[in-house]
Amino acid sequence: MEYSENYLHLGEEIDMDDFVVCEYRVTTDLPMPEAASAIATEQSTGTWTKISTLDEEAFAKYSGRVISIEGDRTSIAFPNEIFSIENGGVPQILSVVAGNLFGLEPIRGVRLEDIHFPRAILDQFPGPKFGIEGIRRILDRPKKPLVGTIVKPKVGLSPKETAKYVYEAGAGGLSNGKDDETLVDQSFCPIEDRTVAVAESLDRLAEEGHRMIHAINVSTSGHRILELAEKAQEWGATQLMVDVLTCGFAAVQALREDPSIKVPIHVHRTMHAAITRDPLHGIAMKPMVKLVRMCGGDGLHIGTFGVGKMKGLHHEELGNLDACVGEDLPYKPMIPVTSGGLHAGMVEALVKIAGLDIQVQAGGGVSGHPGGVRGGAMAMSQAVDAATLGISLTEYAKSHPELAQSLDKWGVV
Ligand code: CAP
Ligand code: MG
Repeated sequence: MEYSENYLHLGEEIDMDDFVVCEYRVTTDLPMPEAASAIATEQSTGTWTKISTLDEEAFAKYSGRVISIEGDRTSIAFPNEIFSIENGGVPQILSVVAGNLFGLEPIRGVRLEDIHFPRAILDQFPGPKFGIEGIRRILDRPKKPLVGTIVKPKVGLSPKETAKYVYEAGAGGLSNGKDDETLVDQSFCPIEDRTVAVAESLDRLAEEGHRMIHAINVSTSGHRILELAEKAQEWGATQLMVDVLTCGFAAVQALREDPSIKVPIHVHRTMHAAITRDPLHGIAMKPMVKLVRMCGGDGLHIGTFGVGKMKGLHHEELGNLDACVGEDLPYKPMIPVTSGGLHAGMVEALVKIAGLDIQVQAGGGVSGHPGGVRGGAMAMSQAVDAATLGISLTEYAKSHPELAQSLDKWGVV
């Protein structure tokens, strides 16, 4: 029987409980209704030509619906039934909402800017095990920003040197340390020796009354990551780090759902700019923040609000922040990690923008300090204290020489 395959449902009310609704920005020479329909078609029940195997009932049940078009923006609603969560998960979700559509010939650019999931799908994901409060509890840290470092150089330090760096950072007051994203298990710094040595530093700090955790990077091939994470934990890891885009969202979820993993998961986003940077094509960070939180990351890099070294879109980074902590997702809040070219002189500006529930993290801004790692750590901690107390950095620096040295070297932003 002939029926009309119309993917346009402009102005129609839909029940948000029954659909995953995606917001796209589209650049095309086609009229927008045609371009949006092409996306809905490709990503649900259609293809480039009409097919004999699609019947009216399947079309009505499973087709994507273009529910709004405003300028170059369109919202497309995909029925819950076309998602396969238990077997499929985020890889399957992405193949629908962020799949072939990026290559459609008549569409010059398309960017997935946001996703809204219905409760029925959200409830099938675990969310963070620890989140902000859980990490604060481990650190016994009141409501002020977590303050961390990335051991620098990225590569080249031995386990002993790494452990010394971590000790000095903790002695200077930092709450969080982490491996850099390119370090995993190279011969100059084997992961077992590094993890054991860092754990000794953390134990020593604890004996001296300071709690700190350090994320060991277990980013590796899919078939090895759980084993490596479990081993790292046995060797004394207090936190694990995973690169979500190179390892996959499923890697975050696998770590979260492994009952033997009992430490928080720090999620790095190396490679994200290949996907997020172009405002007209790719995937904005916000949908990926939501997916990481759904999968169970406890903390995630979200940018520096235009303050640090990495290119970012200020208004989008505020949206990322909201996706980390907002109550529209039924999970614990995930700690937003702000990192990339940061130093003490930026902390006040960051706290003004993002508040106290953030992790401020500096690599070069700690180890490039004239007073070495300890001096740099003290300067960062002092800056966090000043910002928490609402005292200006320049004022606080008058009685805090390490902060003053940092401001002399790098200024105040
Ligand atoms: C920062 C960093 C982080 C980036 C990631 C680096 O070092 O360790 O990986 O911040 O960026 O390797 O650049 P510095 P983002 O503090 O020395 O700059 O958080 O935007 O993903
Ligand atoms: Mg790094």
